[in-house]
Amino acid sequence: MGNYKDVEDIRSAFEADLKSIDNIKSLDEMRVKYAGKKGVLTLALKSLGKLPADERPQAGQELNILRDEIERELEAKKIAINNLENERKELSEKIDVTLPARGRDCGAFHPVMQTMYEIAEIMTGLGYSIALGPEKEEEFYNFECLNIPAWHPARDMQDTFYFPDNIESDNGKINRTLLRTHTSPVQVRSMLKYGAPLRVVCPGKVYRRDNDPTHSPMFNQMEGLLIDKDVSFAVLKGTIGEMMNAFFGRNLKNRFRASYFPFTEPSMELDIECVECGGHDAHCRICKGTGWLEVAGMGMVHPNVIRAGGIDPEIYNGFAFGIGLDRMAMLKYNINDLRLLFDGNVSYFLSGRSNRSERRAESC
Ligand code: 2NM
Repeated sequence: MGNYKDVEDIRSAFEADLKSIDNIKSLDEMRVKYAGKKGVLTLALKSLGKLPADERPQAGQELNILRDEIERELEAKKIAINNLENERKELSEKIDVTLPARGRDCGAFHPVMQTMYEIAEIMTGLGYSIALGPEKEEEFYNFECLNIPAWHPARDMQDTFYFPDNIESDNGKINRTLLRTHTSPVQVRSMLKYGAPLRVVCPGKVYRRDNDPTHSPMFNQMEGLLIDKDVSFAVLKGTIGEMMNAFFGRNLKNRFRASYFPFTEPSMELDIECVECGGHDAHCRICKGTGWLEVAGMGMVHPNVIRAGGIDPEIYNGFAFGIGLDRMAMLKYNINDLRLLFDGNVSYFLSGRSNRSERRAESC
């Protein structure tokens, strides 16, 4: 095309420049260089006047054709560069679906809460309801109703956390407030609310002024209460024995020893065969060689307590029991130090050595 020498020079310079362009910024600079107001084409058009008159029309036409060409090619290059950049971007952002998945951290219940749910499940299976109550209690519900008189050692400042405030209780008396020392007050409240017959378990946190290697000032309890007509101690023995068997996943020997609690008469304590050694290791660190583990206190509910619950003890009787959930969790999950239950470091429980019943890794 064209004979006009400048036009050919401009065209070949443009083609050479264009080849080396690979991004939008350089392309824009090129557009300014060739098609801009002070660009090569504009200058060439302006310099047409210096040509002899007979060459001007031809040269002008060729320059106009070249300008159109250059504009088309710049536009085409722009599209090409955009496509290339999109492609590059796609490649760099591409998801590699063949990569292995990242591991997922998963949560678990605290062993004591796990234990609480397991026992609650067993008890609801036996027809018990679950009742909850306040952790800040009144002296009346925590002690008076439970046949624990004012002179009882458990009421000493030594054993109980008292609040500085006194409140007027439901019975119209001024009452001291405290952190409940057991969940029995929830059972009294249940008797007052639901009446007889009644089957409830009351799990929850309780507080005592203790702090040594085997006692924490806060621990977890589950107490059970059954009120009906002609309830026998045999029903209590069967209930609590089966509860222990269900919890540990096998039949365990047990024995009931006479004991004392102010709120039950008669009172007993339950020992089960040692879940660690079964009584076959004279040096067992769990049962200290006795072959037995103390796991629960219980008894037939004292008539005074039934009366305090608004139920006539001449018509109804019943039994109650209490178990320490922290100790149960330690026995089942093979936790040898109470402090581990209150420590935020969970690595011990993730080690896979903790389930005594099943002796297998507790993986999620
Ligand atoms: C125990 C031992 C014996 C008990 C008594 C009551 C209530 F409220 F019904 F009187 N609840 N729990 C009880 C009896 C608790 O814990 C070692």
